[in-house]
Amino acid sequence: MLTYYSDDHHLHHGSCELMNGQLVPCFEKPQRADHILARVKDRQLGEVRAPKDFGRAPLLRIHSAAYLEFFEGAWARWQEQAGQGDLLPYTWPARTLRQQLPESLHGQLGYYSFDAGAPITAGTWQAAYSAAQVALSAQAEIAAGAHSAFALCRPPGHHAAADVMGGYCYLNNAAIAAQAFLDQGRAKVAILDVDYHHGNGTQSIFYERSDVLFASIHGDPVAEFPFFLGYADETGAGAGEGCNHNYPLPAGSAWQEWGAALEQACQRIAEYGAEVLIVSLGVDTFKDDPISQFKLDSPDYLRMGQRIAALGLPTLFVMEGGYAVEEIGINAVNVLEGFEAN
Ligand code: Q9C
Ligand code: ZN
Repeated sequence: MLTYYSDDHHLHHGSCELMNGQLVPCFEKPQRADHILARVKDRQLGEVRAPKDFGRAPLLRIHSAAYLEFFEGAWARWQEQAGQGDLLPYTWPARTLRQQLPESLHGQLGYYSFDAGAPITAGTWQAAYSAAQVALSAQAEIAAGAHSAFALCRPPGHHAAADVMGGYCYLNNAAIAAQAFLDQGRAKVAILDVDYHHGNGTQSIFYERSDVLFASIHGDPVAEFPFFLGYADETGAGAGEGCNHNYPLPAGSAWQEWGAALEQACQRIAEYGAEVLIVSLGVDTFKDDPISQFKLDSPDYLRMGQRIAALGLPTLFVMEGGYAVEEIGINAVNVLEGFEAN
């Protein structure tokens, strides 16, 4: 399996995030992608290639022009104010407040985000832009006939919506790739999100559409980030009714429960008649993940890959979360090796 990867991810390195009332070092750090790349090479998964540049047009199919302009220009505006440290939002247009774009940098930052988990550093735009190009390059490989490809994206993307960043995500790499398939003539794309957290951004982007089926297995939002989306009764709306499937699971879930949910999600994908599959590949379901509550073990990721392969679909793997840095490479590449072994 070919891997696409860009060193530009090193340009993004947030300092701190809020956890339980404390500022702690960001869990989403450059070593994550470095470890995955090292494992891809160790296991000789296949060639590793740098992405091509497909420009801004495919990003604009998912994200608003105003959002992209804000994101690209935010760091320069912060520097003009002689800002110190990362750019982090602290006020959001929640209930009781007006949903309107203010003029100031921090007002706009709150408008275009849903949490304080997506710090903007000097190179964040470039890293996120290159991650989207990594996803598009791997997508092009499958469009050209490959049965599978791995987009080693960092930063991740599945929490990012059309004009909202958050949860370590800025540009929705999987959604951008899905739209590229559709724009190139495919009629039905399925996205299977196996990250520990609900892919709220991806769900919201495609919620009223029937050309993308979204299925997500994740920590129950009654108790887990992102809290405000990801419930089982969210089944799609309008033309998209029936094209959204959430499988929230309780803390402590291990392969027995998780694998049963995967079975259901795979059956939905098969019934839908998807021509191509995109896997939002988070491995924060691992038992030792520092911010998550599932109990998958490393061999379970081989099983995951095998079951996904049994769908028989051309499959694009797009890297999302996973914060147990020492094991992240083993777990992510196990999914890919399980897929290839099937
Ligand atoms: N500060 C992804 O896995 N914060 N995002 C958790 C700890 C948000 C996870 C609380 C977690 C976001 C791509
Ligand atoms: Zn996650």
